[in-house]
Amino acid sequence: MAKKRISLTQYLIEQQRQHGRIPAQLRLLIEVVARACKRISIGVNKGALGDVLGSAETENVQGEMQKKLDIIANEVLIEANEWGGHLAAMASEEMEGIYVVPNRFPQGEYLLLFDPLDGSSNIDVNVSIGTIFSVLKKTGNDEGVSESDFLQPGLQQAVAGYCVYGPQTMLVLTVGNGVAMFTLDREEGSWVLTHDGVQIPADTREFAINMSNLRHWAPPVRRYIDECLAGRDGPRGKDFNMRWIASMVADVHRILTRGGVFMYPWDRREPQKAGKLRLMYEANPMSFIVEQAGGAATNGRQRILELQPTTLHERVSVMLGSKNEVQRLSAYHAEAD
Ligand code: P6P
Repeated sequence: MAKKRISLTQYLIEQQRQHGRIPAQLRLLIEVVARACKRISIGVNKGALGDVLGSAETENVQGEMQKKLDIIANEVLIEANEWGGHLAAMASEEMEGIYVVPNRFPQGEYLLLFDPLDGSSNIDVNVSIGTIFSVLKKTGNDEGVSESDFLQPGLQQAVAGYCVYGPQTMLVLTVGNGVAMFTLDREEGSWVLTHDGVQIPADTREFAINMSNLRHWAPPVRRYIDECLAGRDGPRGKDFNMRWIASMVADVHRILTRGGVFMYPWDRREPQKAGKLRLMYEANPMSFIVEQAGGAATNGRQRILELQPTTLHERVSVMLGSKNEVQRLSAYHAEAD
């Protein structure tokens, strides 16, 4: 008897029936974003055949050189979502300010934030990349929408998810009731539920960090990594493995699948910056997903989801994954303080 296939729509409707978590407008939002990710995956998979590789010869708000696919993915998400009546505005790593839904369309109560194509330095070398998205609800019922409506702690997220464009194209989603994974069936063009109730093991032997920054780290991070490298003869009493894909979506997906700890901590290269990764549309959605899968996420001193944002594109130090390892990192930071 073939295993019953559950589609994304069926999953969302069942979530609404069982938990009342997904009103119609939110279900529409999720399905529209999922459809946009399918379109992005087609562009990503075309590669050189689609004239989508290489630099766009423009810079984004972060001063980073944009890839053609960064801009294409951003436009796909904007066009897919602006007309539906479910959103008040959107924010993206690729845009300086917020994008308010044009007056010609009805305005909704949700706010959508995204990194349209994270890990874009990997596009040209055919390594997995992804789209990260986060959904907030407009607070207060004052007319209009502004950047300040977006500046809510990650705990306020209604939905968080990502799409990883890898050997499989997979959509990973939480609406606050655990983590589900959907695999794209390219023949049908549909998202099929392939994993539900995802759980990250509390312990791990695998860490993910860019080791070339070793000399720039703060002492607690250096202590943690040195102990991992000391292996079974050191204080941890076990050997560790290392992975670094330099694509947060791919590294986090591995951790959701088999455990591990992902770290992009503050370092001395640019001490005025809290970290490299962005709070609103990278760290917050990934932290929500990781916590919903039984993991933990900290900036070393605070739970990431509790941080009060002050600007749309602010950066943050990120350590997330297997709960016991993240707790150890928090303890080392507390001792150092
Ligand atoms: P580095 C990709 O550019 C990204 O924002 C994350 O996806 C990734 O984890 C990190 O930066 C990689 O940074 O300094 O190792 O290239």
